[in-house]
Amino acid sequence: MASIIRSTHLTSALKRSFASRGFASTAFAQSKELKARFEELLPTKIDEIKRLRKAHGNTVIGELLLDQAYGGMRGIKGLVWEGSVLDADEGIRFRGRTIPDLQKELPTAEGGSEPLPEGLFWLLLTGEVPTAAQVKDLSAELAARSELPKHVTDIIDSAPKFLHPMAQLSIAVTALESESSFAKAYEQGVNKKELWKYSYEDSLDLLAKLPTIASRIYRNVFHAGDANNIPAKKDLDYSANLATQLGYGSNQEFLELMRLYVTIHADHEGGNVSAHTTKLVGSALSSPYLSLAAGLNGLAGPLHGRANQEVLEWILELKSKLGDKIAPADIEKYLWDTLNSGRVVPGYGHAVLRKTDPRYTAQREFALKHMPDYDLFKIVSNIYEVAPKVLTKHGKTKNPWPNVDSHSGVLLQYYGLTEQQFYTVLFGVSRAFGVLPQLIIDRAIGAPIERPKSFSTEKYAELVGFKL
Ligand code: CMX
Repeated sequence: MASIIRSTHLTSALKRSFASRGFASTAFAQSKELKARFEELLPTKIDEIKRLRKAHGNTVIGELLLDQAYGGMRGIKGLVWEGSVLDADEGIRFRGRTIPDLQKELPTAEGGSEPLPEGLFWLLLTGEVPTAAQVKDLSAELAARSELPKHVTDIIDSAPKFLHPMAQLSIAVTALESESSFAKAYEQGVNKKELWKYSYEDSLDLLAKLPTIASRIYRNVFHAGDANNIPAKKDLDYSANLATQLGYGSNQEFLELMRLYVTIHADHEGGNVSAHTTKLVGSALSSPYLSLAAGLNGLAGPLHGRANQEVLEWILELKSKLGDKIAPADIEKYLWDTLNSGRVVPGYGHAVLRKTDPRYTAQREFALKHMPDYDLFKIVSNIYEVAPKVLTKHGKTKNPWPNVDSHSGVLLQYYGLTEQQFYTVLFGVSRAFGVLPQLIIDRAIGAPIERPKSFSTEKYAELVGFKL
């Protein structure tokens, strides 16, 4: 009882603290339908986990090979991630739903046919498909929270243009830590059972502010800071606001692309670098801002999210070398040149998938519908014909098929967003939709600080009875 009274009191204190700074004061007053639904479902979830652990806490769920310890922990079961599960052959399912299922089931914008990522966020957090009205409320709530505090705009504006946009994104998200209701609640001693509510508030604020941050970075770095201050509008959905703030709001097809893009890039199970890093850092009770910033730093790596930039650069280099007429034999040679120079073919291969990534297929279908004759799309399609054979012959990669990053860049190029150094930022905005629900869930179920075991090579040798 004492702690409930204490946390109610502190909630009011936090509200006042936000109100005094003016911009986030609406956060606690906005529609809480999603939060309320999550809270309703929570006792069942906690009970399920409790019963499962009580009955099977000591049941063996997998064996571990020495190679897995040295091989990037591939396939080791050891993470809990509620939103999505990745099957090597089928690809990703979000709460049991494939990408085509999402395209059928999630609410769309009026006149549009692509799913709204706000709906995916709802689905990932609750396991339930929201109504169109619930998503509309959520879109409006996010728009209402989109403004940035001055110190963050100052930090973004003072970043040198040569600093990679992903580094700028990470810095800006880190600087938003000043706004963290989670950090303040923790500091003021809120009961840990209540912390998920602050994680939720931070997550919504964070999602809301990401388009404002991303567009400010984009306009600063690539467009000399023009149109920096387009505020998000409550009557627009998230992706429409993102597109508008970037400066591409008048093209309805681009809005549809953003809806698809943000949805399919959001979540890909818990073990990928950006998702796992966010979860890991959050497990230390770092705020959602610091946790996501850490995940974004991982996404910025070329083997992960930055591959979307690398793919475009690689394709443009191919085009600049060979011009408009590129025969399959030219592509084959280009692939071998890349491989023989000791580099990876960007956009191909995957740590888990063993077939064409359904996120690639969804983008290919978008291209077939909207830009079938676009020359860069044709190049991507031609590479798809040749690369799997070459990679199979090369014999190293376990998966010669294309991943999500193989396709996304050319779609953006088609609509005029040609600055490929920015592409991973869009991936980062999207990834927040997937990782933040799990951060909220982790706090709600009281997930412990992560601490897997490590050994030295000497110790591993001893463990398997091998003399070094
Ligand atoms: N081109 C050339 N070689 C490749 C390759 C590719 N596309 N994909 C894998 N290989 C190589 C690996 O580098 C590895 O070589 P070594 O034995 O010399 O280390 C070997 O094949 C085995 O790798 P693997 O088990 O098939 O793949 P990993 O799980 O180790 O790595 C990934 C997965 C994605 C990093 C890798 O396929 C890759 O580097 N692809 C290109 C970069 C890329 O597209 N990344 C984006 C992935 C999606 C995302 O996270 O956004």
